[in-house]
Amino acid sequence: MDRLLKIGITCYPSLGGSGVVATELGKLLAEKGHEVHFITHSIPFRLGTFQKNIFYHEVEVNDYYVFRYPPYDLALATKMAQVAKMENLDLLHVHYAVPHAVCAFLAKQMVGGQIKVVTTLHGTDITVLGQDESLKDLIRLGINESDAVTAVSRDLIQETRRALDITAPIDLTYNFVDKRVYYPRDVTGLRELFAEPEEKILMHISNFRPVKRVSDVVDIFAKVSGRIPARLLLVGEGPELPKIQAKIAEMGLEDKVRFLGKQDEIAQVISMADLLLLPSEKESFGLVALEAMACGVPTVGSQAGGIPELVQHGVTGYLAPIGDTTSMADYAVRLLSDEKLAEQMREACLRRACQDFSKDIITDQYESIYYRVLDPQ
Ligand code: GMT
Repeated sequence: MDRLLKIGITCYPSLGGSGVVATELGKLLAEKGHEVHFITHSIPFRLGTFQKNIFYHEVEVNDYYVFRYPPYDLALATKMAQVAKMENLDLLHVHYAVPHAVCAFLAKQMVGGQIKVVTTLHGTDITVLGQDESLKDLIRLGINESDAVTAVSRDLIQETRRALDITAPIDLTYNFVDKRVYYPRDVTGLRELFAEPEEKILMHISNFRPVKRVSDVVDIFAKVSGRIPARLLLVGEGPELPKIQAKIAEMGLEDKVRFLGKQDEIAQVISMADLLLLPSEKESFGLVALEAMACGVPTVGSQAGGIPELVQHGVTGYLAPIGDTTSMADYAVRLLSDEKLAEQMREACLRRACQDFSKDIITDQYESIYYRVLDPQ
C-alpha cells in the first residue's frame, strides 16, 4: 500500500461547486487515512461535524492602515507556507488558479521548494478570468508552476489550452457524487407542499449569475406550463434574482413559481423534481446536474462547455444550443408527458451517476496524481 499523505487543501469555502468538490474530496481522503489540512478564510460550508484526520487553518488578513486593500492573497500564501512547515505537508492541492495556485507557488518558494502543488481548474478561472488581459499571465504562471494540473472536463482542458496557450499536460478528473448522500430520497409529504399530484415539478438550482441564463429557465417554464400542468422551483440566491422575480411577475407566473432560497439538503430538494433545467451560457461541468442525476432526475439544458460530457442527450436528459428555449421546452414536454420514457431516463441517470462519477473512482484518480508528483519516475 502507498504511504498515507499529509495534504493541504485550499478552495473558495463558501457556496459553489468548486468548494463542494474540494471539501468532499478532503473528507474522502481523510476517510482513507490521509491527513487533510484545509487552509481557507472560513470553514468550508460542507465540512460538517468533527471528523478524524481533518484540520482547519483559518487565514487571517491584517488590515493595516496603509493598505487600501487588505492583502488576502499574501496572507494565504504565508499561511500555506506556515502550515506546510508546521505539519510537514507533502503537497498543497488548490482549487482555482487565481489566486490559489499563485499563492501555492509563493508558499513553495517560502518553504524551500520541496512541497508539491496540484491545481484543479473549475472553469471560471479560465472561461471568465482567463479572458482578462490583466490576469492572463498570472493564471498562466499558476498553471505552469504547478506540479500537476487537473480540470473537471475535456472541454475545460481544451479551453485552457486555447485561452492561455498552455502546453503542459492537464489531467481530466471529473467531479463526483457520494451516493451515500445523493440518492432518490423519499419526499412523500414534501412534494405536496409545492405541487398538486397531477403537476410536474421543474427545478433550477444555481448562484443566479448571468452565465446561468435564469431568464431562459423562466422562458422554458412558461412554454412548458402552457402545455402541461407544472410548477417551477427556483433554488439559490444571486445577483440576477430581482430581475427574475420581476420577469415572473410580468409574465403572470407568480402562482406557479416558488423561490426556495439557499438550501443545505440539496439531495432532498432535488428529489422532489421531475426535471432539472440548466440552460447555462458557460458551464465547465455542471455539478448540480450530476447531483440531480444521482437522485434519478434528468436534466434539460444547453450544450455549453462540459455539460454534454455529463448529460447524455436522449439518455440522461436532453440538450439544445445555448438560448434555444423552444427546443428545451419541447424536450421537457416530451419527457414529462411520457411515463415510460421518464422511468427509462431515471434508471439511466442512477446507473450513470454510480458507474462513471462515483466518489471512489475519482478519489483514486486524485490519489494517483498525488503519488505521481511525489515520486516521479
Ligand atoms: O457555477 C458556478 O458559477 C460556480 C463555480 C464554482 O466555482 O464553484 O462552478 C464551477 O465549478 C464547478 C465545480 O467544478 C462546475 O460544476 C461548474 O460548471 C463551474 N462553473 C462554470 O463553469 C460557470
